[in-house]
Amino acid sequence: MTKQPEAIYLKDYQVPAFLIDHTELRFELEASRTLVKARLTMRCNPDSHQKTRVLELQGDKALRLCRVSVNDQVLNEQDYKRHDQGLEISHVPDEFILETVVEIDPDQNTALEGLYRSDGIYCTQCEAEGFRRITFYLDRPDVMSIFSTTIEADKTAYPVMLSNGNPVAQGEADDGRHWITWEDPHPKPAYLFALVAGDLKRVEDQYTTSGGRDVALHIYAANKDLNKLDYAMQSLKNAMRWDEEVYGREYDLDIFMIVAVDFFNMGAMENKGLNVFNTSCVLASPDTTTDLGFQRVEGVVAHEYFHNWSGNRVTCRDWFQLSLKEGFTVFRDSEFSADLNSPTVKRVEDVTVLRTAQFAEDAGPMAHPILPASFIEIANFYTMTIYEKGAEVVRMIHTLLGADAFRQGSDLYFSRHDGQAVTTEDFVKAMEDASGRDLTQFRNWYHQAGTPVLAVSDEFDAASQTYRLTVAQSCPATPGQAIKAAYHIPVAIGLLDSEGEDLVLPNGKTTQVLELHDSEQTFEFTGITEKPVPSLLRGFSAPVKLHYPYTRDNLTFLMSHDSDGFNRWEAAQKLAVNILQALIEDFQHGRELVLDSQLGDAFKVVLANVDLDKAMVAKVLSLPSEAYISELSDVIDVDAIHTVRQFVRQQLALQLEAEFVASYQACTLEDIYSPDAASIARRSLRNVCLSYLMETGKQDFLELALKQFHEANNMTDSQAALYIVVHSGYQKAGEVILDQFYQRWSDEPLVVNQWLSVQASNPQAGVLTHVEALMNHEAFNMRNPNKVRSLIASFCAQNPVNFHAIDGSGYRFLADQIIVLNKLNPQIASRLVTPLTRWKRYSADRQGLMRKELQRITDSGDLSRDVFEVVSKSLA
Ligand code: B3K
Ligand code: ZN
Repeated sequence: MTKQPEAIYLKDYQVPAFLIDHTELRFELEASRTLVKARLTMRCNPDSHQKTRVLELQGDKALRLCRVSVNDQVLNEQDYKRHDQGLEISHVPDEFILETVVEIDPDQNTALEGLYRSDGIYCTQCEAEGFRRITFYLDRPDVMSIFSTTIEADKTAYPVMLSNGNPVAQGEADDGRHWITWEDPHPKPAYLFALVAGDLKRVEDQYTTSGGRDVALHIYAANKDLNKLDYAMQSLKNAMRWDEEVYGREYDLDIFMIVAVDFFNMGAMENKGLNVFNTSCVLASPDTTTDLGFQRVEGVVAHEYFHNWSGNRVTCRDWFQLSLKEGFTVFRDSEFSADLNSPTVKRVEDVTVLRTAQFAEDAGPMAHPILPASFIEIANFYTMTIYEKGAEVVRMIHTLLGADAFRQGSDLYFSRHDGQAVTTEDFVKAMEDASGRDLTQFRNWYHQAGTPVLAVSDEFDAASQTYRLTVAQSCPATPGQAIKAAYHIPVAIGLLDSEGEDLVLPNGKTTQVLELHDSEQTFEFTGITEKPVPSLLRGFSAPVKLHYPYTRDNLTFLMSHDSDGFNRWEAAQKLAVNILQALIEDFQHGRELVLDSQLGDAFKVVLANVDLDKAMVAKVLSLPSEAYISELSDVIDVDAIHTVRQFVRQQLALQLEAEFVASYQACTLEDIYSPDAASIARRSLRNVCLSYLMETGKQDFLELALKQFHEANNMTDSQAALYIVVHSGYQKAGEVILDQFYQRWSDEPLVVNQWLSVQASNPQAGVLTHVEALMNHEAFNMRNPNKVRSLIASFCAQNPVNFHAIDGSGYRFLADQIIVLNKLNPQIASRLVTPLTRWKRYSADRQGLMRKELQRITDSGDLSRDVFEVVSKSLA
């Protein structure tokens, strides 16, 4: 039996015993037999206590070692040890040149980590530990080196050959081959290395930094996609300007390149000077891309660009520090998107994702602090917690310090640590040093997992004109952490009088940040003449669950009066949740479902208010998702949640039919598509109205949806119509337009992905059989992560009623796919396990079925570290 993978611990961190000053690489690219020659200028690390002179290099077991030499002396097999994880060379001198030649097979690399070739394009993915699949190396982020990379390949098949930095030489070679050398002057860890070679075309632009550096901007894609790169280019330039203005950060090379590839495990990768992107995060055109897609392109292009400072110039000491770069960079990109579009809409979107997916993760078997103490496979820790909760933690520092002190803190962090590999502690320390604030207790956010719960109560004493808010905090146990210390939590609040006006608070403003330190704390407000309605956690100032006994009347009052846009939406959500939960209980007790008119009345007011941002109206009208209601449930009753939510949607549709029709018509369409915030808002409100109207079951509205499908001049509207018709159960009409859609777009893989996902997420009965059939469709390819996500992940994560079918068929289907993918692409396989990890949240019958499938995955044998970690932790 193979050895079980073991965990590694943050507490065991040691500085590297050796350093690599220069890394010279030479790639001779050839199908199934690529040679990688590495020449490393190495020396002992003066800061290391380990003086054994044993050099341990990481290297995947698939590397075929052809030659190794130290200072030109070729080593014999007795001079080194080759084992599964690398190479051990004893007795190396203080300073030396290590040369290796290895052979790898990029065509067989279906894990898409290291160097792989897909669709005729060679490309790399090295974060976190992919470089060791390319050559033997000190593959850890605190070893930073200057890279020079030569690539040689066939000239016709690979006219474009790229790597980090600047091209410094190129020439012709024998047999129709050519070569090029790239040099990157900035020392970097191996995870930021990149190589791309293929028949790619590019669009070009130019950017002059505020300091006067002219930067060439190149975005590469397949020839047919060249017309879909303008939006990414504009987003890149916007991001470059924004980072100068908001963070004082300029770009530091003469060239910045982005390459779009179709086979990619995640969204994109911030390799120095050469970002590699999943096509889904860079290609955008009105015909083929939805508004959501445009926003994603803008956000991801900015995110990867921002990493140039938060990640590349200042990098992570070790992978436990991942949130140092990811949390901070997500915070940066979300502020960027907020600035360029609508801050309230962006906040609502971010919080929605956080509260459904991250809160669920925090309550599950994989819960971990944003600074984890251990892991088995780092690839499993690119999580909602590291990214989104990490961003919330940075946001709280921003809230506590204020924008100016935060900027001084980030300036200090960047200047103090430029060119270094550092820790989250270094980040917090810089914030403390620049602001003079004590963040000692705040650090608990880095070390403790779980979502804190705030229970808020209040009292009003008319005689002394005093209003008291009492906040009690607690945090549930998570794996390995039974007891939690109190957090330092910024709670932004406002108080509304009976007219809906904000009271002036002790800070002289209408919003004040209360700082919670104790497990229970009371905040007193004097000079208050009537009991106010509190507006709590404005802007969602902390990633917590907050409970306050709002009445439904309080919530409708806040919906129309709260001056905080986020909390107006939040009041609507709370009202809807309150109503849905009561109906779920009725359903479970076999009582007749009756929706009182309160929610509809509140929605009517919102729909009638022409001054409101239409995007916010659309958000308010959208009921909390089944996933969010699930997250709020003690025991998730999939069928009750689905039935009740559908019932409420239908009742609202009947009650507000006229208003939905009026709003649909009022949201007029432009002749020319534009992805600006106002146009996106109109389209999203229109499509929310249409989706309600379909719930009435009236033929007229089916016709309206079909008309929209056929006449739409953009993908947002045609895809929305497709989704609405298919999901509303008009099977015949749905089949016809699904077919037309596929015929029209079969040459556009990203559109076909949406086509797969609309079908996979369809809640109508019997969809699993259809999904299974689609697995054999020409459009599906198990080796392409985008296809797997669109079909398998959409079914398992976006289709709760079918995935959780009580006969266990959904679970069985998923386990079958995981067992196959475990061999092909462990990272993708491991991500797919997520829905099964949540088994404890369901009723006993489903628990048993889900556990059985987790067990079956374990028993299938030969699990990758990725899948092993998630499955074993889930069963523990
Ligand atoms: N840093 C990369 C993620 C790499 C994931 C490796 N499994 C993209 C990003 O967060 O910007
Ligand atoms: Zn990132």
